[in-house]
Amino acid sequence: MASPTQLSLISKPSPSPLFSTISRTRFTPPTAVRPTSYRFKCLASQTGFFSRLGRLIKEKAKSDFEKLSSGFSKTRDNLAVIDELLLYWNLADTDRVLDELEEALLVSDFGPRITIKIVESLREDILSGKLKSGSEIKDALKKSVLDILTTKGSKTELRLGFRKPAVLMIVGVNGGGKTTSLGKLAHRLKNEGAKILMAAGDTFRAAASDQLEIWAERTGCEIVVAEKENAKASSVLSQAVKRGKEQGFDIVLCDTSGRLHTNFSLMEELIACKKAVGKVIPGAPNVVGITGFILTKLDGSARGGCVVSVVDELGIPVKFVGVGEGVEDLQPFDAEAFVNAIFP
Ligand SMILES: Nc1nc2c(ncn2[C@@H]2O[C@H](COP(=O)(O)OP(=O)(O)OP(=O)(O)O)[C@@H](O)[C@H]2O)c(=O)[nH]1
Ligand SMILES: [Mg+2]
Repeated sequence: MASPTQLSLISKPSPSPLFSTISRTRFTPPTAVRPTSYRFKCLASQTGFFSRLGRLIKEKAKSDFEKLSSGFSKTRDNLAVIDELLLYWNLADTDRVLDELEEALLVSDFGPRITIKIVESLREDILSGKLKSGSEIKDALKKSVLDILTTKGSKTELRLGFRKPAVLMIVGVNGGGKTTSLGKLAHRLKNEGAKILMAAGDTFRAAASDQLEIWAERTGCEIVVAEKENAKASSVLSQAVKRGKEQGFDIVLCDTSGRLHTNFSLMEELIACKKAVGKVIPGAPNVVGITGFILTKLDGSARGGCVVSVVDELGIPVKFVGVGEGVEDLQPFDAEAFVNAIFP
């Protein structure tokens, strides 16, 4: 997800008639915040709504196969050599074929650990006579990739918990695609009937909230932004969550500044944000980035194997993959569809 910041979305939008209709809350400092005696009640029906939402999105993943497939086209091209190798495979050729297969997996960023694991298990099954043809080897290869993804990262559907509003904080390194993914996610969730509030929690960079406002405009979602420069991210987020709670929003999507885990003060800020949100809704946020990953920019990459190494190394599921810059270009991740997309 790390790549140089390229803020094409920051460029000022041309005035849009839609813009004025979007309700935008300017965050005023804490003194002006209306005291609230609102007491949040967790309704059983809310649990149903959120799990239905997660399920719907997951089901869509299967029907969006074309999109996922085109997002992984470069990785598929990289791996196409495997089909050629296996087409003329014979037992005497095993070492050479497995060496080339290993190289193809490494080039596609499966990572050395996974690659060796897959190749050695294929070797064992070939030498023991369990796999007797090229097509059996290919099926075994697909199965081992699928097994890694389903055992270590099975919870690919979005889990929104049972508190309303569900609070999602999108965290990650600079320029990784957080704001864009948030916008795309808002679009998807809104289309499924959820009432979405965006929170411009990136107070570090002046233009960051403008960028999120463009996404709010594009997706027809409401947004809370900081009124003043140098506002604390935690204050903006807690204000947004308060508003989300009071006005019956289903989901608050919180943008955050890009940060490296080595930057102490920015990591502290993240903890402060989490605490501030937790004060408004105990247990919130449901954090994407810890409970799940969004892997972005896979469209331009031939290294889609990183999906497998990330899941294997970290044991955290990939929830979505970013396959372009457009509003529709966030695909729910489905392990089986992914395996079929890269090994057709
Ligand atoms: N091709 C492609 N580009 C993407 C994708 N996701 C984001 N981008 C582009 O990557 C650039 C950076 O995206 P942002 O969403 O601003 O990234 P960010 O993590 O919010 O950046 P900071 O807030 O500066 O840390 C933008 O030009 C996006 O259009 C993707 O899935 N595919
Ligand atoms: Mg951003």
